[in-house]
Amino acid sequence: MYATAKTNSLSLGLALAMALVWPPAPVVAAPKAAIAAVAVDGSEATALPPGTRIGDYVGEDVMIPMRDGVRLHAQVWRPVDAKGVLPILMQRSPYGFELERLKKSFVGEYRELSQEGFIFVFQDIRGRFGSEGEFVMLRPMVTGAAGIDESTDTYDSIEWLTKNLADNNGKVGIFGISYGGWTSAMAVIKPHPSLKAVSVQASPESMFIGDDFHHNGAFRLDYAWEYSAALETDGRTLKPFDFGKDDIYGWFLEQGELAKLDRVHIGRPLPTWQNFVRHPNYDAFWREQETSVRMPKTVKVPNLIVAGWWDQEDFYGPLEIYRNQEKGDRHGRNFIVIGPWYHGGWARGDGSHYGPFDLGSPTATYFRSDVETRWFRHWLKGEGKLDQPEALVFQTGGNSWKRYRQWPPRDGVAKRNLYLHANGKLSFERPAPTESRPDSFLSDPADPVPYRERPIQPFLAEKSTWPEWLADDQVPFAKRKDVLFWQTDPLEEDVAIVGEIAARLFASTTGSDADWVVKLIDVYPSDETVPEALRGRQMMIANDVFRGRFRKSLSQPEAITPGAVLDYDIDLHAAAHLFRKGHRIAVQIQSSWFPLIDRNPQTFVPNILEAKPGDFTAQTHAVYHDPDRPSAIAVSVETARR
Ligand code: PG9
Repeated sequence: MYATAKTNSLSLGLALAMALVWPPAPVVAAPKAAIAAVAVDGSEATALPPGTRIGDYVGEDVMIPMRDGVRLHAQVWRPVDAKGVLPILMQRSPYGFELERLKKSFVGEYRELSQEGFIFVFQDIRGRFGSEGEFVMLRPMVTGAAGIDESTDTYDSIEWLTKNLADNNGKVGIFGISYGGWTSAMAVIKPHPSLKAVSVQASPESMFIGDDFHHNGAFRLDYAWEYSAALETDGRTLKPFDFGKDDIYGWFLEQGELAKLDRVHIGRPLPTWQNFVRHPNYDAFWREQETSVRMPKTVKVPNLIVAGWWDQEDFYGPLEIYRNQEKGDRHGRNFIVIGPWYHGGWARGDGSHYGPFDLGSPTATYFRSDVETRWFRHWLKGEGKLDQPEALVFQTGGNSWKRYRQWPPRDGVAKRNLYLHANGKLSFERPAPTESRPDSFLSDPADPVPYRERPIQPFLAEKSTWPEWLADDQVPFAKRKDVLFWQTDPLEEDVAIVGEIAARLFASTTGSDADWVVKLIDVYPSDETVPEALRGRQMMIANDVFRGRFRKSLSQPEAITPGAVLDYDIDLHAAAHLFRKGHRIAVQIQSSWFPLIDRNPQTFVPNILEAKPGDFTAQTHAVYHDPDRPSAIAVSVETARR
């Protein structure tokens, strides 16, 4: 029933690859020649020795020429006993495809696909590991004289692969998670005619609005720092930053002006970090980077978009990419799967648990065998009926897969508000006039609310539990004075919500800027109706942060008038969750989440990354819940049991 915390770290690609440290790869002479040796930590490594095998697959290195003369390294793995021609299944990543890691992937992430029989191609993107050229984070669309981007690199690679790989059937599929999901999305921009299907999995959409680096303009401090440092400190490496401390909460709290963090600790500016400093608001830099802004308006290449309900990195991305692509899906080629997973969790293990929560079935194995493998078998081999609903969605709490004709579903649901009340009550009834006193708390930047219980490990720590932090029990936070808490009475019957969730807050601050963090929670009963480990537990179902200065515009922040009661609309994204009879629904509101999110100085400064220690001031924040200012969480409740 109760699963122990996983010891995996970070997202799939990056986590597994981060142990490697690769200096720039020497240039290799000819296409199709094996890649020259590259060194790991100064030691001799590692083009694949001829005939290298993983199970029934044999691998070789190739160097593929791009239109500007730069060559990209890839590994080609084909089944030893393949008869006839096979399709090519490709991944493009900045994290490297190291052999020991691939061996694990062939019995994990690629097990079901490899049993089906594809030619796998694993490619290092420009400037990473064995590939020539320069790495640029989320490379902009065709720029510079060379006229290249990730889309043209994919096109050129497919052109070369279909012409040069023996016994390929001329059909190519691309899939990948996170950065690899993003490169899969880039593949459809000007798709090569041989590209027949993609699966864009956990791709970021907007690094300012909802994915890895910011949420609603609030800066994802620890992730942004560790990620930039890992990718940009030593050229082509993935070396975790050494905090020299077990508790990064304390480390970040001691830092001065964040803008200078790279110079102070790494000795030089990091390109990505300096972009954060230069672009504190939602400007053209962020807008032009957005994934679905780049993707074609009409969906041509069938796309199986995959998201995890508890994706700690890119949850906004896949939902938003699906929503945007759906507008131009005239031929029914845009699909979504949302499962009970952390970032990339569908590619790890059997997916029968998330943190301590038993999911009732092996959800990841099911996805890989019955969804993903069927998808590529259908499009690349022309075999098997595609029995793919528009939206395949796992209902958490109820532990079952649901098939919807549209996402979010509009049939069989009713929009309802969960209102905040006096005395910590939460209910579907509007507040009464007697409830006019707001709830308030002192928000002190010297003592921000930790996002998980301390000590907080680096997310790239060797045994990091970061992938499952959203499963953390929220009880300890509800006990803090600077976290407001409301809950319903125990539910008299099951309440199933499905689709979008949004908070409408009426709130004030004595300062001139403030963050608002809202969490929607399932509170387990404290009795023997639930397993001991879950008794009284508070499980987060939806959450997000909103930076007050962006209330009117993400592009033009404004100071908040001290004392003014203002309304805030906060997107809490979506859920498909069954709150069971006897459980309670709860809401927590706080104004810091450290160091997941950087601290708001609470006095308006033009650029928070340049705020000086003296700019940070303690302020009193208040949340209102009276008939004129009814703060609430809007959910869609299922009216008919499916
Ligand atoms: N979430 C990671 C990422 C994707 C794209 C850009 C930056 C970070 C990842 O897991 O790859």
